[in-house]
Amino acid sequence: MALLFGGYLADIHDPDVWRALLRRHLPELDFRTWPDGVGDPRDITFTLVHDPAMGELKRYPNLKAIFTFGAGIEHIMKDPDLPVGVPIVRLVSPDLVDRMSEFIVYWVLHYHRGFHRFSTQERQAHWEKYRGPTTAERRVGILGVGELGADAAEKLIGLGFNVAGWSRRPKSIANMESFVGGDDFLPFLARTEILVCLLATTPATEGIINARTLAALPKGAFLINLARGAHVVDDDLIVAVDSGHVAAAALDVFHQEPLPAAHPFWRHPRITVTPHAAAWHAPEHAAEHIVRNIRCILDGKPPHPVVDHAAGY
Ligand code: NDP
Ligand code: OXD
Repeated sequence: MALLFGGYLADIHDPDVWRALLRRHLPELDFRTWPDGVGDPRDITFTLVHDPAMGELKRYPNLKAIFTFGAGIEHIMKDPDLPVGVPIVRLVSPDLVDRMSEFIVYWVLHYHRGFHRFSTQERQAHWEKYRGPTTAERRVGILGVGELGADAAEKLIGLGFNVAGWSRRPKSIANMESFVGGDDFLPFLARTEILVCLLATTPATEGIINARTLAALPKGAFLINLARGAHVVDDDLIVAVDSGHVAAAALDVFHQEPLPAAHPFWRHPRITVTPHAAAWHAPEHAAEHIVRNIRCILDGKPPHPVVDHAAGY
């Protein structure tokens, strides 16, 4: 059983740290590093990669699973030569889910309680209270109710928010209204005052937050995008915020990262930029997730969460 650690990952993470973490749980693991330590490609049964070279993964005929270093998998799905029938296991540890939900709850409360107003007022030495709706009266919409969106929805529901979710397939989460597919998209937007984007990135979702989408939100709505920059048409968002139709936006992800210094998002008074910091993969938690899934595969059980190749995410 050999795991190959590679791609861009090896440039930003110390392989020795990963070797030690994985072997702590799986002492029998033969840990190899790309490109110099691969050895015989037939030995490789697992890979742990981010942004591998195109065609690289098909070089290993005995792969049982591809572990990605990320929840978003667009860096792997762009490979036209992915090996057929090999599960791609996304990196979604309980730790990542918790951190993401913390970030979402923070931003939803920020806008719900008017902190965006207070920060403007503070710069103007202007004293004015804001007494907004209750959480039950505040309509939050989660765009993408997958591993991350479902947890965020449950936590927001726990705080009393009126939460709806939009996804490709119906969801049953207690006290969440489930909107599904194209026909439900505009009604979902029309009832959403705080829109949180946690969609997967596919050709169907790229550019989904555009002039038409934003116009369908009620006036004064907020956008929180934590999924990918590709979901947003930047110029359309700026127009919507400038016009006041969208009151403010919190953006964590961008078409180009780091966000170029000249990009207008940086200086827009009602757009907040964070540096792709909503959640991250702490190696110790990520290693536990990977080992748990290796054990599942060795026991003949399905790993989780795996990419649905037909759906593209
Ligand atoms: P999942 O794949 O579990 O969920 C994706 C959601 O998108 C699902 O609910 C899915 O619907 C929905 N979806 C996909 N295509 C469509 C479509 N055409 N129409 C409607 N709904 C659609 O992903 P995760 O929750 O694990 O992660 C979400 C994203 O979060 C990642 O792809 C990544 O980009 C981003 N991310 C950002 C981080 C950050 O730090 N900012 C950290 C980690 C992840 P259905 O449920 O019906 O399949
Ligand atoms: C991810 C991310 O997709 O950190 O895992 O954005």
